[in-house]
Amino acid sequence: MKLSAIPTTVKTTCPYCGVGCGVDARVGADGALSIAGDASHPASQGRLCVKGAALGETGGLQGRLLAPMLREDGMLREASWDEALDRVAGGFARIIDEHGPDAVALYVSGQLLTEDYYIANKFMKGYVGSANIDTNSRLCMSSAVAGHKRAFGEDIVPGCYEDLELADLLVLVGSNAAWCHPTLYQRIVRAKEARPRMQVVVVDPRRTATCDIADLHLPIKPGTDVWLFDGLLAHLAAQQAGDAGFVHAHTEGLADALDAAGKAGSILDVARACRIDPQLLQRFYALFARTEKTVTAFTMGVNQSSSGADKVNAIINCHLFTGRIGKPGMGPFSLTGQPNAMGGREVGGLANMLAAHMDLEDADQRNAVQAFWASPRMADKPGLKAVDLFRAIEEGRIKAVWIMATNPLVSLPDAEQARRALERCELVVASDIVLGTDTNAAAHVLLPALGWGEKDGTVTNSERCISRQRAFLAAPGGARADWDIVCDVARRMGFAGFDFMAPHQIFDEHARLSTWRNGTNGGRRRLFDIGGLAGMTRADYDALEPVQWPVRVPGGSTARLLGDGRFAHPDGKARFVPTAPRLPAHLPDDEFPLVLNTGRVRDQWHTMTRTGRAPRLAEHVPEPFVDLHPQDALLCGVKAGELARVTSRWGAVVARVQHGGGIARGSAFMPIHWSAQTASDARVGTVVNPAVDPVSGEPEFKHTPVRIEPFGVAWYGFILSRAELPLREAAHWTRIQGSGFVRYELAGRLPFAQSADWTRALLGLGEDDEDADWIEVEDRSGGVVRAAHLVDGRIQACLFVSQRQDLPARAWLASLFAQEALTQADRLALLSGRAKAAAEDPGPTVCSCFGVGRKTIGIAIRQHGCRDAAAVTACTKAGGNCGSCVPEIRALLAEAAHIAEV
Ligand SMILES: Nc1nc2c(c(=O)[nH]1)N[C@H]1C(S)=C(S)[C@@H](COP(=O)(O)OP(=O)(O)OC[C@H]3O[C@@H](n4cnc5c(=O)[nH]c(N)nc54)[C@H](O)[C@@H]3O)O[C@H]1N2
Ligand SMILES: Nc1nc2c(c(=O)[nH]1)N[C@H]1C(S)=C(S)[C@@H](COP(=O)(O)OP(=O)(O)OC[C@H]3O[C@@H](n4cnc5c(=O)[nH]c(N)nc54)[C@H](O)[C@@H]3O)O[C@H]1N2
Ligand code: SF4
Ligand SMILES: [Mo]
Repeated sequence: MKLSAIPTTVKTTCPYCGVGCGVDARVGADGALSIAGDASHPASQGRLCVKGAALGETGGLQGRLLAPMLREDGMLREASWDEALDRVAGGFARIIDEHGPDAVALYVSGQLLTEDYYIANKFMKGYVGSANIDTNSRLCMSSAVAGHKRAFGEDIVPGCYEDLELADLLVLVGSNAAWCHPTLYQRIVRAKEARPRMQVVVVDPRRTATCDIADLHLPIKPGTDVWLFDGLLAHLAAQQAGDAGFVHAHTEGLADALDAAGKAGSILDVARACRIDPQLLQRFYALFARTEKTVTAFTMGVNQSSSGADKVNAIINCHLFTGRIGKPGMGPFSLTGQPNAMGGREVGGLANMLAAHMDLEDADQRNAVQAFWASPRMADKPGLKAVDLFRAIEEGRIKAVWIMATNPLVSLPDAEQARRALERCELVVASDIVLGTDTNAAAHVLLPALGWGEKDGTVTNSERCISRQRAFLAAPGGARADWDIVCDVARRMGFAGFDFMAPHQIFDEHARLSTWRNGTNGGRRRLFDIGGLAGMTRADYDALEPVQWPVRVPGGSTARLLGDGRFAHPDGKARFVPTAPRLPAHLPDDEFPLVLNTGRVRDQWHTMTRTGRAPRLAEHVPEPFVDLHPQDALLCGVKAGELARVTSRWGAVVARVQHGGGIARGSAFMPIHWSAQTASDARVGTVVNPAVDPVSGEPEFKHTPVRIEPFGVAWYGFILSRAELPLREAAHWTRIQGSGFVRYELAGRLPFAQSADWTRALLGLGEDDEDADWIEVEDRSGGVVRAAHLVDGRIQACLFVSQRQDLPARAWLASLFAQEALTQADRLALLSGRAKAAAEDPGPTVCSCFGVGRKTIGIAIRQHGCRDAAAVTACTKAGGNCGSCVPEIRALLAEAAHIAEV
């Protein structure tokens, strides 16, 4: 790929998680891109996790969507921007004309920049006149938003990252920060090292990598967090451990909340409901009661639940009761997932919000926004939330949808429903940066968007810090910025108010709207106020340093909010919210006896359209898995290393069985990252139930009753191939990107002895392909086939198939693809399926930064006598860069110590 050679280093922000790390991106004169942490960025202080560090490897143009495309008679063809945008504008206009504004919808994303998001929201709510714009943040942050609004009167995150370092007690609830917010987790690790009396409690049904620093792990029964925090509130009240003065002066509703909390019962009742050892529970309650500086940070284990909003409020209730909010080292802290989850909320990108933290259901505020926009219309009722929106599409009530920067056919619950919906929809438009996604495959119009490094704008991280994403690459092909595409469609629909030339102009309008009638004319005083950033020129905007809102005056920045006890409800008081505990929407039964929990792995980002391109990120978890307790596996008749089918009332997937995820009996865990592009049948969303929280509309992604059973196959195999393969012979396949090859893991139903040219067919080789470079060992009776295809001595593909679980290690085979020609020894090794020397097989990757495998670390521990993680790092480099693998290294050390003791 040719990059525009801007010779300086550009400061920008990582496009992945909500930590919002600063990145120094440098394009060398040769076009090579190098990525480093930005030491001056307050969120990350120079650190990057392995996903951020690998950004330079995910930018290539292969697979990019570079021109608009139209699907006609089932075939995609390139189109001009004019033709494509006329199709979108014309289609939307016609449907609005015939069926009204609520017959169209936008489904957008927390991965849009604030400027894109602002425009999309303005377009729908102010010009189309419908609030049918929802976002994948519905699947992510909407329970936190609802909880904040109920308690504080506004969607406010009171604290900042420093609070997690200053806390004497940090409670992480439903958060695997070690893998999902790695650099923030590293800050916590360092804070705890510096101040060992700091206590960390992790509340998670799984013993995750995050538990590595936990003084106490509460392996809570999935879905029961409200019991835990109701019990805590009751305990704090019984111990008179609250701040009565704060409660009296600054809150309302304690009596009702205590009433509801009482429904959780005694400590023993709570322990039983949450399936937590009563002594551990008591330890946690006592710790919370006596530790003033307490932060409770929470993520998807809390939000993604049919009682998600109540989980959030049950947590906040405990902080209100103790007056621990918005002060250094204290407060509830919602960690955001996507890079701009917060920015999307600021511009009102959810179907039940307006812009600038104004309320859609408040006529004065609606009028205020309409007056500011001078817009012809204004949505006057909340639009449909994501799950309902896709139902409405399937039912034909919504006839056109424009999907931007999200992949709902993978990420929505009941993902087959989402597919049916798009199949029935008259007009499906998708804006993306890559061509091959499950959602694009169902779209009629594809619009190529600029991606990270190519686009300019702002994002807001979990601690309200607004940072610039800056362009340092030329726009590839015909790709255009998302805001620019929406503005063009709006203009084609005859809407004024979209004549922006550059993102700083949009940001300026957004900043001015935040001060518009804010606290004046009897208007509610909104804490979201970035008036101090209004009026920036392009140069000011380009030079903008990270800043935490509110920014009321130029140069201002606000680390903490609400510490003064003044909340955003009209009376200035916070609300306790009664949260009577209730069970998840769907409970296990005889037919579906296990609860499926879904989430993330360390090195992949969502549907892998970007991280899936970096070989360095592929090896840590190379294929989809289902992790469950060994005894449950036994009951289900499945074995570690073999394939299993996971079935719910909604769908089924296939994945490799594994143990070791620290899961209690009764549940299973699967990663969310695989799609129809990367596996034959591992799109986990098809299994997930579509129940949502009644307040927030957030889906219950972490609790679906399933059945797990063997996926019987006749053989297992894998292929490493320079070329992509069709794989028609396999009953199951998954793929990852290696360095110079694609790696397929396969399994088949038909015994392979039945077809003669079977091996060659699997590798996509026809009859007339050159035979000379074909090496093969077959032992069909022994159930083994090994084959390799070479051209001019260079390996093109190799295939290993076996009826047993005895396939050779992939890592040393992968190294053959870097060689210009294979030696005789290599050929022999290929045929025997064994590395030339044991040391050549590093084992499964632990450290992705330096490519260090489990076996290499094992040798460091056993043969070189490494006793702690630092020694392993000194010996192997593993853990020496981003540190995300340190919990895994420590687990290997503990395992070795345990074996040594036995
Ligand atoms: N590597 C990586 N990092 C990411 C992302 C990614 O795709 N990959 N995505 C980003 C995004 S958008 C998000 S939203 C965040 C998500 O960040 P996290 O929320 O930390 O990640 P998850 O793996 O979704 O789930 C967190 C934990 O919730 C636990 N859990 C499940 N059920 C319950 C329950 O009932 N109670 C409690 N207390 N815990 C429960 C799960 O076992 C899991 O370990 O990560 C962000 N960071
Ligand atoms: N089972 C289960 N499902 C889940 C979750 C779970 O825990 N369990 N978590 C949910 C959560 S928290 C989230 S956030 C979602 C995430 O789910 P999605 O948003 O569906 O996942 P992504 O792969 O991040 O999709 C982003 C898409 O935008 C494209 N893209 C990247 N940059 C740009 C850009 O600049 N412009 C445009 N137009 N496109 C771009 C990418 O190529 C990709 O196709 O998944 C949700 N689904
Ligand atoms: S922690 Fe990793 S993924 Fe998150 S912003 Fe930082 S570098 Fe990016
Ligand atoms: Mo998310």
